[in-house]
Amino acid sequence: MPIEPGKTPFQVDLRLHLRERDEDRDLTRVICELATASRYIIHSIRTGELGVAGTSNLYGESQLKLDVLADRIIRKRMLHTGVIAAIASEEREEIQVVDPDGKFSVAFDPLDGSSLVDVNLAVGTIVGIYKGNDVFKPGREMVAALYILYGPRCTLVYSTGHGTHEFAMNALMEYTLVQENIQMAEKANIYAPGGIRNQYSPAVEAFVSHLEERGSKLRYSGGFVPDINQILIKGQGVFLYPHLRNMPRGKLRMLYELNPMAFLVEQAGGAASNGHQPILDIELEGIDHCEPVFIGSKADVAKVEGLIKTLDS
Ligand code: AFP
Repeated sequence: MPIEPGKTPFQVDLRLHLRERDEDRDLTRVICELATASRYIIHSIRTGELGVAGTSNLYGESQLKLDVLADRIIRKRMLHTGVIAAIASEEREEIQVVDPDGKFSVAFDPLDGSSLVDVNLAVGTIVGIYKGNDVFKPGREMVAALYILYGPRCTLVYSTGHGTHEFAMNALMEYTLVQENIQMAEKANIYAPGGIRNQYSPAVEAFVSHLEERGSKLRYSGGFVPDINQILIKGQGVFLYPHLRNMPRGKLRMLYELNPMAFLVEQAGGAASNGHQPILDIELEGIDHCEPVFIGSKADVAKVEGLIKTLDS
C-alpha cells in the first residue's frame, strides 16, 4: 500500500492501516484491542511487581505476577471486543469458551520470556487469531497473527495474510507504521541456536557448524519474540530450537509460539519448519503440543531439512 502523498510512514496508525487494507472490521477491533492491552502490559513491566504469583501453569513453571497480570489484561480486552468465541492462553490450563458463535478465537502467550524481565531483557506477547471457535486448526488456517515486543521501544508486528508489517508505539502510546511488507533474504548472516549444544543431533550440529563456517554471527537472547524480531527486522537470519537428545520434541509450543511466528515469517518470505514439514501444516495434538523449530531465511531452513534427511534419519 503506497503511503499517501504528504504522509510519512509514522503518520499511518494501526487502525488506519487496517482500514485502508479493507480488513474485516471485527478483526480490526480484535487487533486494536490487543494493541490497547499492550499499553497496560508495558506499564506493568516498567512499574509492576516481579514477585512470583505462587501459582503455576500447565507446564509446572512458576508464574511471575506479570505473566498472570498480562493474561488478565489481554483477556479483559478480548471480552471487550464482543466478537470472541474462545480464548486459549499459555498461562491457563483450560480454554475459555466465551460465545460458541463468536466470530474469532485467540491463542496467546501473554508474556513470553517472562523469566527475562528481572534481568531487564526484552519480552513479548504472541497471538494467533482464528475464525470461529476452533484454535486447534493447522496454523495455515489462522486469519491473523501478531506479536508485541516490550524492549527499549515497544513495537507491534502483525499480518492478516497480506504481508508482515511493523509498528512502533509513540509518546501517545499509539502504534504508527514503521515499515510494511517486510521481505526476508534467502540466507542468514545471524543465527539463534536454542537448546544445549551437546544435545544436538548430527544434522543440527552440522547445520550450526555450516552457519559458523559461513561467518554467521550468533544472536540469542533467550526470548523468542526479540530473537525472531531481530531476524525479521534485519530481513535475514535463522532461529532454531531443535529436537534434542533429551527433548526430542524441542521446547516451543505450537499453539502459542510456533504457529503465530511461522505465519508472520512466511508472510515475510521466510520459512518455518519442524525439520520435516512446514510448522503451519502440522495438525495439533493438543494444547501443550511442542515441536522442534527452524525458522527464518528460506534457503537455510531448506538446508537444515536436507541435513536432517541425510544425517538424522
Ligand atoms: P520462558 O517464557 O520460560 O522464559 O521461556 C522462553 C522461551 O519459551 C522462548 O521465549 C525462548 O526462545 C526459549 O524459551 C528459550 O529457552 P532456553 O532458556 O532453553 O534457551
